[in-house]
Amino acid sequence: MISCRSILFVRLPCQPLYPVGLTYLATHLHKHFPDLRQQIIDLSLLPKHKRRSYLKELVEAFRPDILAFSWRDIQIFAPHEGDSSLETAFNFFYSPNPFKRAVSAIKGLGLMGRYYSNIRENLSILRESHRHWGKSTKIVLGGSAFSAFYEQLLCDLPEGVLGMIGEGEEILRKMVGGESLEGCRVAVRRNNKFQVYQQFSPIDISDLHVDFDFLTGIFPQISSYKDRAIGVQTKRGCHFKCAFCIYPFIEGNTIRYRKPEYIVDEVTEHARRSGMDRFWFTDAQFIPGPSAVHHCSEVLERLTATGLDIRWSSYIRTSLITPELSRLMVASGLEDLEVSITSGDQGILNNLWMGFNLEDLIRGCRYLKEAGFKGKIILNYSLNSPGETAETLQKCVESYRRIASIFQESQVFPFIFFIGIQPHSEIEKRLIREGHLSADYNPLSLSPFTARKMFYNPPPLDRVIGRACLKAWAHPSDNPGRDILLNLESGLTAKNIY
Ligand code: B12
Repeated sequence: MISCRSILFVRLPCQPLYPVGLTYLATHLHKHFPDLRQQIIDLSLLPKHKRRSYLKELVEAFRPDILAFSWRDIQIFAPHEGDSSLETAFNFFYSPNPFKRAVSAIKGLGLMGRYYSNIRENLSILRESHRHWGKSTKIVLGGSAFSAFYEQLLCDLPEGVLGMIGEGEEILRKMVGGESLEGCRVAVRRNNKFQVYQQFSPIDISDLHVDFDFLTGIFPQISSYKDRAIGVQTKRGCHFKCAFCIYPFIEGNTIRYRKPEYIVDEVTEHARRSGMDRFWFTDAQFIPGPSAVHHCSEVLERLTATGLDIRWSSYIRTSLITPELSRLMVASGLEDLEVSITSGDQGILNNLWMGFNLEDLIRGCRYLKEAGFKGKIILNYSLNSPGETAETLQKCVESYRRIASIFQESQVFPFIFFIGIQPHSEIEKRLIREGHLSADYNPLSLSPFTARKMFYNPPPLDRVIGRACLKAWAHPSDNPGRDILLNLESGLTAKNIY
């Protein structure tokens, strides 16, 4: 039985990025309901002033039974790739120069404006849609940003909007088929109270196979993402319990694999039809454990066998790379690699429940070098994590040096992050217990006071780190993260670091 005949997927505006999740949802529904009319539209690709009128025309022409909105990003700032948010914040908090502090206060207001205007725009698209079409159309909202912040977002939305947390295939299949949504991860607000059903039943994705003839028909913008890597998921779920991470909350903690041939078909179709040559395997971790190595190897062997000239990347724990896998990674086109090393101290890593051994991670880097890897290694550090001391910071610098000595120094780029506190993470619970955050804090607030708490960089080390950053940014170079670490080292050895 089918109770809905049409569904329109709308990606709410944020940075343009191939909406891989929506393509999988549409694929899943098409498999179960081949006659269901579907369309996907990414509002990010339209100029801001045209988004609402375009959506209005589309909804009125398409007349969907379900209007399915997807919200991917809220926390849009990242302290790298030309993003000045961290520099602005640090100048505001730590610069000894009052003029710089004043300038960064003004810049900070601009950044806050951008952040809030993105949230406001998306909320108002949802409210307007509910007002215009809410009587005849079911309005649903999902996506990773919504999953992370559903309590806060639902508070600002009309009660009729049905929120869907985490993976959406099963829940939409039930909705289209007119089945009860009991047991699904839904969140609604009724009479100003929340009802949230968190029961998680991970779906099998082994047979997820994208039919590109169908997809191109319902998604006319499909070839518009040429300048960015195209997302392809090879597995879903994450069983690590890293204290700051919410990937298991979003994707579930059981790992499910797609058939390697379907993954490689997807890459091939993107490359053949639209000339895409850069891909990102969007898994929470590409190698989540030793038992995943076989699957990873098969995907990469098949990818190499296509002979396609492509580049790919993913979040990869080098601690789990074997010599054979590293050869396959390089042969199949591994581009730059982001490694979440987090800290150079094993005690800090254990305290954050990271579940890997630093020595294994460094050994994996050696395997990559031996396999001839020539790309960039981006080392993501979260400085000043709970338990950090001058000694553990020094170990971060040492870990960078060890990895830089394996490769060419010009290949290794430390990126300096801090732990961002997110709802549903273990660290959030800990910091509420310890009184660092109040239990009713608003994770979406971005005032200088809240940002300072949610962006974990507590005293006494905050200042020495802040100044190391400011010193590095005052002399722009091609590797600011390295400069920060080296400045930090000299700051730490100075007599009075606090
Ligand atoms: C891979 C990844 C990246 C890659 C993306 C590569 C690429 N080309 O796609 C890279 C490293 C580039 C990246 C960058 C960023 N990312 Co990112 N990323 C992820 C990650 C790990 C997976 C996303 C993904 O594609 N998953 C696979 C697809 C299939 O899933 P999906 O799109 O989420 O869709 C599923 C569900 O969400 C749901 N769904 C989606 N829409 C809808 C709609 C309805 C109606 C329903 C019912 C269900 C539903 O069903 C889908 C299928 O099951 C997530 C964390 C996570 N585990 O989800 C973070 C995540 C999405 N990223 C996040 C952020 C913030 C960013 C950045 C903005 C970071 C920054 N500050 O620079 C950038 C900007 C990206 C951009 N827009 O340009 C946040 C977003 C939420 C937030 N906190 O704001 C996440 C959740 C991480 C986090 N810890 O919070 N990212």
